[in-house]
Amino acid sequence: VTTKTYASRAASHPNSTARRLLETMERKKTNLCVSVDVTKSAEILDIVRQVAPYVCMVKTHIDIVEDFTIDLAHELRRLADELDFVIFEDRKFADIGNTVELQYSSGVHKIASWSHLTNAHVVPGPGIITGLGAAGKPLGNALILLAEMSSAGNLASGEYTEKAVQMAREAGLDWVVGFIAMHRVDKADDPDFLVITPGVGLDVRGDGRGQQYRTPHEVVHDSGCDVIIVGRGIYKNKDAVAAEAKRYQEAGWKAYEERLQRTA
Ligand code: UP6
Repeated sequence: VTTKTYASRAASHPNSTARRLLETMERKKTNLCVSVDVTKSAEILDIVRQVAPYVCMVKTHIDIVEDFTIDLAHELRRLADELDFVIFEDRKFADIGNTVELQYSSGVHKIASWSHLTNAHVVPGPGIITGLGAAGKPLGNALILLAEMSSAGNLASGEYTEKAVQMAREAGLDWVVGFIAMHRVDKADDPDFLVITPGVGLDVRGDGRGQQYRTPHEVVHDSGCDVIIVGRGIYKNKDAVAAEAKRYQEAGWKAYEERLQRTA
């Protein structure tokens, strides 16, 4: 899939959220997902409005929001349609199927009702995929699995990563559409999985707390990943949010175009 355009991949994708994401990427010429890891609703919405022209996706950690009400989720969903992006709640579910189904559909956050995409660890085994699917599949949502992580010393490597990919193959592309991973963990003859990659920064290589950053070029061109996730690199300077989003959008898109050329 690294030789194919986002547009051609969108055309044949069986999952409506993945299709929407790939179409948005092509239309807005961006593989940038901004991670809005701030704790006040107004600040989240402010950053989202500023970065919206440059992103295909907005990633949330809804459980860090101090003044959460469901209105925030509804407003994000409205903005997703108005400003043309996909919502990814980075919940990293990690329990048995019955519990994650409830965590995903219920509680105060009701994630399944407003987040197009979410993710899960594979530690519990395939029951986590079917549990989440019971709530998310009928809504046209999508799931990605954590096959690798960006943080130093993490345990998601080798056989663990391979088993995550195998679980995705068995689940079917109409629900599990890809991975959080640092490189192309899938094989050439696999279904059209998305590789979505955090740990991206242009200015620093780490955060002093285990995070490890690579550049958009390293991630998209060298490692063949599809979407770059950038958090603090974009919102840490409050006066440069839109400018930084534009900078990452341009770097990510250039790396994608160079990748297509290399393989043409
Ligand atoms: N994230 C990682 N690494 C992973 C998985 N997820 O950094 O392996 C998430 C973090 C954070 C974002 O939870 O929301 O991606 C990265 O933010 P940053 O760019 O500010 O480091």
